[in-house]
Amino acid sequence: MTENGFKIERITLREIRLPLREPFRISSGVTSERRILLLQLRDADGVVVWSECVAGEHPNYHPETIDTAWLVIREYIAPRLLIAAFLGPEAVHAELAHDFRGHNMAKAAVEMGAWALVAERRGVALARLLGGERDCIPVGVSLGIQESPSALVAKATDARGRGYRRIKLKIQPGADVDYVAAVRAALGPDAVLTVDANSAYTLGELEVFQRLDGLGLLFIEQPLAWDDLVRHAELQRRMRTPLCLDESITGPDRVEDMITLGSGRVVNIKPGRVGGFTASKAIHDLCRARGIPVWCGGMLESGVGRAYNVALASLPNFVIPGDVSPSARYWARDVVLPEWTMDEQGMVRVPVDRPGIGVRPDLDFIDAITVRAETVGSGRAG
Ligand code: OSB
Ligand code: MG
Repeated sequence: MTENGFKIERITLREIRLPLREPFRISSGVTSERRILLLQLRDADGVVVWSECVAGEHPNYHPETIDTAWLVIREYIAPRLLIAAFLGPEAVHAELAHDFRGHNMAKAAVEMGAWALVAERRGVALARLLGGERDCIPVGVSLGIQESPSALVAKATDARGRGYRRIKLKIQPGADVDYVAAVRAALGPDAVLTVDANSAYTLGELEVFQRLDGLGLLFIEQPLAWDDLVRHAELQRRMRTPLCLDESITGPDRVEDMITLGSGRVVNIKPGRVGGFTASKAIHDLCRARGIPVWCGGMLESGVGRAYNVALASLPNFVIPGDVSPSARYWARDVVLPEWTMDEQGMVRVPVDRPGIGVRPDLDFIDAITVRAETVGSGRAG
């Protein structure tokens, strides 16, 4: 292959099962065990990289699921990529953008893998290839909905003790103001707190938001419908606390809409949700130019997906701590070596001194928890 170009020769899809240490409840559902789609991309020179598709088991957060992503990668993405050589990962993004709507999480898994492939080929850290400048990134934790305010206070107190720099509380109708007020009272006025409703409310519940508005939150994440911008603008006009959009931001155009309409003042970037790193960088740059802070969201990724989030969060406008908790928060054993760790100051180190994603997949463990695998393109599986 040429110095700069690359050709993806085969894509291997694998489903692994990874039980969470404890169930994670959001307003639209609970996850106890993750079904995770891992990809291996192999180029014509034999370079292999791993990536992760963040689609969940059910379409309760986003329309895609692990099963739709598997189908879409095999039937629509692989055939476009396996026949062509690409000059860079942006060209992969362009190839997956034209005449091919939606399926951002399926596209992102492959496009982000292409970024790692180029980083690996050049012998540079993925974070540096992306333009990341930081060597460590601040970490926040996302706490699932608990049985009672006191159970949530216990979790939040533990999280603060571990050094997390921002604590996000999942909320839903019936588990909102009292829960958040209890945590605020226990942790004091200086604790950096946010809430995330995952679209559980409507404008008819304005009173809840008026009460949350007095609790000193850094922002309120995605209170209204997953595809809404207009009603979020109406709600933002009635509140002092900034709104942060997650589900509603599916690409750079939606950020422009958000700014134009006034639907929010903070953006959660999950590279899977926006179709990969090319789009994530575009959103990052647009927000930076417009004075909008961004932060990196999480999707309960394994250590493979986490590597990509850590690399992305090293870009300069990721000024709010990201949902990039260490491996041990999620898993008894992660699928990468070394596992991701966080120091007492709530920082995760970006592996800038290692090429590519900076962690090694634990092949024996991954094999042991693989429930299905399929290879598209030339060569054998694996
Ligand atoms: O809204 O950020 C969300 C997990 C699944 C679906 C949606 C969300 C989340 C999280 C997880 O908050 C955060 C993490 O990975 O630590
Ligand atoms: Mg969210």
